[in-house]
Amino acid sequence: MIKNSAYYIQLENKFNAHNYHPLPVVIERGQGIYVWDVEGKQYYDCLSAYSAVNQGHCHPKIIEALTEQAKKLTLTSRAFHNNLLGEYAEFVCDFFGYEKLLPMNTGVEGGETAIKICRKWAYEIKGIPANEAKIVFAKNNFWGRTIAAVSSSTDPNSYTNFGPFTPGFETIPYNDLNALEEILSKGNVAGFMVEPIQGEAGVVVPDEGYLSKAYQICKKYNVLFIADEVQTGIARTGKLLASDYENVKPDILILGKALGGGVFPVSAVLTHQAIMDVIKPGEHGSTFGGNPLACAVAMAALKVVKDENLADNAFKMGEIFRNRLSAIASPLIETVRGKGLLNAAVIKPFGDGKTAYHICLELKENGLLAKQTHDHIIRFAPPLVINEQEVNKCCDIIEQTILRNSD
Ligand code: IF1
Repeated sequence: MIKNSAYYIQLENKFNAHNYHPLPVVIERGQGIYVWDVEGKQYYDCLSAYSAVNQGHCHPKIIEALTEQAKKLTLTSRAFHNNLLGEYAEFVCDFFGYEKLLPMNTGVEGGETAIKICRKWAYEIKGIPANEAKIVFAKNNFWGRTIAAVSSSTDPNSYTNFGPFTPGFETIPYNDLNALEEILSKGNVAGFMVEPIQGEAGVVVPDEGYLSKAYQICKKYNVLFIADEVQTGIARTGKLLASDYENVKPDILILGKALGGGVFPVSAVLTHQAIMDVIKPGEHGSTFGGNPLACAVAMAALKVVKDENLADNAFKMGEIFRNRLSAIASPLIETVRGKGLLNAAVIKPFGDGKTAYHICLELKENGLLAKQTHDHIIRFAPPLVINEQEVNKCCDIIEQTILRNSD
């Protein structure tokens, strides 16, 4: 039996749920911005596991933290204290400027936790009548796959046949301050949960000032501003948080993905003491939330972000990237948008039924891995450790591939 890519793909198809349609590539090894398939072919990783591998694949300092802690203690549950959770919570609170942290694992658990804290705050502090609290989301949001997450979704692919849905969720157009003002003025709103840049929607960047004005409108109606920075956080957009571009300090901040350095699921909800204290012992938690292994990995992951100035690098490399892509002389590219190293190219519909997926297939053949979101948008999000020479190499591949498909 030759264990080549075809072998692994058929095995996966045979025993694994078909809940994804991956590119036909089987990755075996990763280091920095590169991954290698089972045939030994090298690729530039321009997805970073949807921004979970910001520090680069298998960063030595993160792997060292993982392996050293794994030899000592991996999990205690919160039934007992462990010697890392306190230091971790202090470290992360200082890193982002908050008073309190609630540790979870996946990004969607972070979202669920933020909503539970927000609702409880609404009943016990704001005084909204029991079970009347509303949470407002932006249309085309994406914050995960749980029933609550898909209950706020406006994408039929996310919610169809998963009902009945969580009540109390409202959606308004993204980047629309009048819609926000209107719905908050109706009352009984506990929180507004929003991505500073909508990732899955196709790297949709709102107008300058949207976040800060949205925050002000929330303050006017005593509504909590909840920033979902699971994908935009941890230096991805060229600032530590995308909220930093407008000096917005979210009432509740949700982090995930690269908080775990791409090696371990780590998420966190950060907020002010007065808000976090609505959660009393036994009212929320998780088996792995705050485990010592996650704490060790996440502290190493954040130290890498700081020590290697990943936000500044993402800012500079992102400018080169967008300038190069915008300069590609092809009618195929409708627009290039993004911030830092969270970028996307909107591809004009082809004549012959081809979609952005076909471009991604050719990019793969040319040694670069990227994935389309929806049929016509290709997201490019390499690890933030990428250097200028490597960015230009990636752009060379993208340019050649686009031009080869431009009649
Ligand atoms: C999939 C998308 C990206 C997220 C934001 C919370 C979460 C995500 C802004 C939940 C997760 C992942 C999930 C993964 C693919 C990927 C994705 F295409 F689905 F939408 F990145 F854009 N908030 N996004 O982007 O975090 O629970 O997954 O740890 O489900 O297909 P999670």
